[in-house]
Amino acid sequence: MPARPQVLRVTMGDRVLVILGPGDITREQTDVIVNAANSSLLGGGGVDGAIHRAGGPVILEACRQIVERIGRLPAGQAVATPAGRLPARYVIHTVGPFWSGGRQSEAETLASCHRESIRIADELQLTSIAFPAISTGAYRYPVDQASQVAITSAAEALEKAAHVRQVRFVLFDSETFTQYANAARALAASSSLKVDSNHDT
Ligand code: AR6
Repeated sequence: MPARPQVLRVTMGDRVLVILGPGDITREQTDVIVNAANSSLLGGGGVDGAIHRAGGPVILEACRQIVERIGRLPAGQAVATPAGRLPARYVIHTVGPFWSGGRQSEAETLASCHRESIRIADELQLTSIAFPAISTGAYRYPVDQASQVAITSAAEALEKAAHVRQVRFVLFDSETFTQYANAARALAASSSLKVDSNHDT
């Protein structure tokens, strides 16, 4: 991973959307990081595995208690746990849609992941939240389409939030960064928002 990630900032009044990559979300110092979990909430590979490894057993124990209470977490919904040893204070676990060709409401479910995660962060009165590229790994959502849904739904939720002021997308590889940055530039162009691009995170 290169030492200096690329950063794109879209300013929305007193709020900001930040796109960053390559980056590792487990190192983020936002109030909350979002996990691309599965419905069992019991861990897995990809970013889920990385978050549980870096955060330690506190996260899994909290997930087990949630599953005891509510059962499996449906796609599009989100729940919060403590973050254990991570720099963030909380982890919000959300379940993205598995890509089945685009006719199974995948876009609506992916938008809901972003809306629900930001709504929960707002309920917890947090000001900053970081997302990975939900569903674009094991769940095979095409990155060009996922990036548009993710950026648009996150920007809408950010505009409505009472406490959340910063939404960050922390993308693991350069290609994913490029797609999310393109989606953010398109959003900024269509809404006359200011865009800055530099190397400071
Ligand atoms: N920081 C940021 N992004 C990461 C990191 C990291 N440390 N590690 C991987 N990614 P995936 P999904 C990127 O497969 O498609 C799990 O097994 C990765 O490169 O983690 O929603 C769960 O338990 C990709 O761009 O999530 C589920 O079963 C993105 O995170 C299933 O995978 C998402 O890839 C969920 O699949």
